[in-house]
Amino acid sequence: MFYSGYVALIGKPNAGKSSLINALVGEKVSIISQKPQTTRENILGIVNKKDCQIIFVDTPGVHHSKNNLDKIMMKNVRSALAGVDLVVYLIDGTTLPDDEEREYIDHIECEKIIARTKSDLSGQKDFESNISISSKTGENLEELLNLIKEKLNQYQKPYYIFSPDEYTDKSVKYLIAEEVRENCLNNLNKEIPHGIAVEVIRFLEEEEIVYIDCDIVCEQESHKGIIIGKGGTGLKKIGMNTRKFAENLLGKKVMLKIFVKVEKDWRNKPQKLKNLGY
Ligand SMILES: Nc1nc2c(ncn2[C@@H]2O[C@H](COP(=O)(O)OP(=O)(O)OP(=O)(O)O)[C@@H](O)[C@H]2O)c(=O)[nH]1
Ligand SMILES: [Mg+2]
Repeated sequence: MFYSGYVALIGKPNAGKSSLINALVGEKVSIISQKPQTTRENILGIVNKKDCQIIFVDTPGVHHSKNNLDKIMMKNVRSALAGVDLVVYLIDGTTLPDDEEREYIDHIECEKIIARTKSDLSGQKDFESNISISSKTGENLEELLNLIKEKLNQYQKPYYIFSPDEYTDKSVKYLIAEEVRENCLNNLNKEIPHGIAVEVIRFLEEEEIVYIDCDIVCEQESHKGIIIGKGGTGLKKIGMNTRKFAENLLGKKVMLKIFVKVEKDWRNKPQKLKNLGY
């Protein structure tokens, strides 16, 4: 029997959706950080096995909108919910959902599995769920796949929606821009990373080397200095980490240049950033 279909990963910011999609796919399709609201767009991560092709949709964390970017993020969640065969709703196992979240879960109309995440951490709370998993240790991930398969369409022969060698719908350019953003999230404090967008403005692939130029877009002149860091150390670190990631992804030497520019209030006019896809 062959199982295939679309599965959305839904949950509050920081629940562990992106960590799970990466662990299941075995590749880094989505960036991760300790800061909430890391994921902004729906990202497909495709699990290809002998007996299944499961297309997971990573989504932004469900939260109240404060600006137009938030509204777009929540629209992305709704569109994921509308177009999948199954929802895996994730709850951080060290927390308990409040009434609002319980109501949200109840109102998800399609078939769903409730999974508690981060089972490797102490202080697990008691809440009715179908499974408890850890993306960090891999605990119960195979079991989760089995639960999912039970609820997907079954075919007598392999039924591929994507080519079986594909693992995401996102371009290399997108993955590299996101890697820059992940580095910003991990290296910068407080509100600055939430006001950052990254655009790849040049991508020139030659036989032995790839030239990539990126813009980090921030909201204020004062943020620009903080991102660049003393003597450029901040930017250097972001650049080094991203270059390594890109070289690994492309299998070639990468020449990466990163610029920082200010676009005031871009979160209320995200359509102005043409290379983002928002
Ligand atoms: N210990 C432990 N930490 C985890 C696990 N899964 C995720 N985390 C951590 O939880 C934090 C949030 O993880 P993400 O995967 O970015 O969460 P998310 O649900 O995608 O968050 P948003 O994109 O903001 O909605 C990160 O610091 C992860 O390292 C896990 O299984 N165990
Ligand atoms: Mg995420």
